[in-house]
Amino acid sequence: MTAILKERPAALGEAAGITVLPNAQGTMLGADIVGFDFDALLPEQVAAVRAAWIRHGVVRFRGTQITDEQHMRFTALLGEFVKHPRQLKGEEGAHDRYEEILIIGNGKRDGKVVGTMANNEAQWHTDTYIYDRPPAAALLRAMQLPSSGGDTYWADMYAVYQALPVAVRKVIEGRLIQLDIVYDGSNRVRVGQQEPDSDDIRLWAGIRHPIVRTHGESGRNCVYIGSEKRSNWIVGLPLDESNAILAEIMDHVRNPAHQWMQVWQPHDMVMWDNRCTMHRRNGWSAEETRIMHRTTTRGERPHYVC
Ligand SMILES: O=C(O)CCC(=O)C(=O)O
Ligand SMILES: [Fe+2]
Repeated sequence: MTAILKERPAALGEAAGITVLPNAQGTMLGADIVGFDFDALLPEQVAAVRAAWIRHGVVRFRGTQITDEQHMRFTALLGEFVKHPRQLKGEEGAHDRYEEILIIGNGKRDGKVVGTMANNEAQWHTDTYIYDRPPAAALLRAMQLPSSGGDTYWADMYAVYQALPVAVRKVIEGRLIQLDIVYDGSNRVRVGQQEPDSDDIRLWAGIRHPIVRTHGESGRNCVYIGSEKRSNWIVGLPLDESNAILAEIMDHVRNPAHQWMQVWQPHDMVMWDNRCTMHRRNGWSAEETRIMHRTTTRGERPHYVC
């Protein structure tokens, strides 16, 4: 028996002049925010967006037509910026003016690649788990879109936690997961890392985070596994048991009942909570260009409160 949250989210109504519309896909994840004023950035509106984001895990603003400066100003009201290694000056995801913005996509300027991740499909992950304090908010804005492909999916990691049998929860609660920090999501050796000289993933460079984490704002428990890589290990468990539990968790992540899917429209901006969701995206034709601008804010150090 699973105990998936069945409650259909109610609209928060007209809080502070904005409307929060729950998604039509029937999960807790994903709500549209209508009427948010990116020029005024009124504290009451920002607080209402924040409340919707904590509640729904992912919120979407359609037709934003905002500038990079507005994107950054809004982000700065949500927290301190986190910079992914690939957005630093000279890296492929660097913005030409602002180090606060990561460029994701397969753009080209003067024959040089602009944007990270190219047009590849991305596996399920949460962002930048390689840091002690991974991001809380990620705000991804569509700048240029292909005619098809490049859809993004999020999974609700509270629901995944609820869906796990009690016996599995008992095994993982209070345990750490060692996340591979050698390879990135495209299987390239990360900046500053080296190829491991052993096949035993337990010996690879990794970062340890609690596998069940208590969200710093909602106080609810969710599953935190960084990525779906086979090179992650639940610390202290025999490898086969660790792999079996991670596979079971991934089955729940892949279950559409726990997901929300975004087909991008021009000027969409999606803001997700990287502490309690995972995401993935489809690839698209290399003949077409898709460019997204992303900002992220620092989250708390992952912790577990039993
Ligand atoms: O391109 C996308 O839709 C998502 C890319 C991604 O993983 C991210 O922005 O963190
Ligand atoms: Fe990501």
